[in-house]
Amino acid sequence: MLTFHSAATQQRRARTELDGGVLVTPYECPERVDLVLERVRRTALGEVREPDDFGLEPVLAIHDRDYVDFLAGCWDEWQSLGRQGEAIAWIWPTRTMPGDVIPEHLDGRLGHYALSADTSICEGTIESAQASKDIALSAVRHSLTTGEPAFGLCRPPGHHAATDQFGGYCFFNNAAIAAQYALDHGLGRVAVLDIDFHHGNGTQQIFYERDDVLFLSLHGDPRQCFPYFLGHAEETGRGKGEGFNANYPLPPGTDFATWASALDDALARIRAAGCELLVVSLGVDAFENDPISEFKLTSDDFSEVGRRLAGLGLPTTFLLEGGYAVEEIGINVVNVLSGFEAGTAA
Ligand code: OKP
Ligand code: ZN
Repeated sequence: MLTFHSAATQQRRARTELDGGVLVTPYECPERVDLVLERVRRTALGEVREPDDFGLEPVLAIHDRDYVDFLAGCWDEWQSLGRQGEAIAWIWPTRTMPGDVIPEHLDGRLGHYALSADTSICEGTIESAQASKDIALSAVRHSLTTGEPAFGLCRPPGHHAATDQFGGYCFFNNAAIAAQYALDHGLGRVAVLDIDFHHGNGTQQIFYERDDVLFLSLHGDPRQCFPYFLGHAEETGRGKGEGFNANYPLPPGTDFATWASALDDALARIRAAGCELLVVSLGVDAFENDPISEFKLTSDDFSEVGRRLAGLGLPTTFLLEGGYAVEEIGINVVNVLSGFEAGTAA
């Protein structure tokens, strides 16, 4: 399987994440890319290629222009205010102050465009986000033109990013951008299957009223887990999108047996919907030793996940999302990809 990778994904080296009331070194760190790449090479998964530059057009097919402009200018604006640390949102529109007027001051605009306070904007952030979407686009184009699977070693991740909001370590929604690219190049329906521990709220929001993207997510129940405010089983789509959104919220402590039966249900729905391409939001934070997540999948379980995905027989594009057990991230990601290849050969 081809891997798409760019060193530019490591330009973002954030120093601060608000975690339990203190600022810590972010879980979503550039070393994640090194370790996945090392494992791809060590297991001889296949060739590693640089992405092409697709420009902003495919980004603007998903995200609002003012949001993209905000992300592109935020770090320079922040510095011109003479701020010491990284740009972190700290006030939001709320139920009691809906905020219909977008503020002019950068602190207000940060609250408008952020959905959580865990994610700073720092030097290199927009550059890494651009590299990440180019990786996703290069990978999906490869799957489209050859029918072969591809792996996009995306960083930062994307599935929490909504049409005009960043957060949960995400800025551009790589999976949504890739799915839209496939639709814009002739496909009628695409499935986005999100197996990251956290609900893919951004991807859900982007496609919620559409029937050309079937979005399915297995995740920690939002009653207990980030992002807390979306991802319930009752959210099934709206308008012509009704029936094209499927959430599988699972309790903290869920093991592979329970998780895999939700996966099998999701795979049956993908089959029934007549999807022509599968985009996998491949987070491996469902791993038992993940420091910020609460499922119990083992490294061997990830191989079985790959085998089951191969059973669909669809052109498949894997895009990296989360996974914060840094020591094992390469093993877990490549186990999914190798399991997929084994399942395809079988
Ligand atoms: C991103 B992805 C406390 C944790 C806050 C929430 C998790 C973001 C996960 N500092 N971050 O879905 O793996
Ligand atoms: Zn996650």
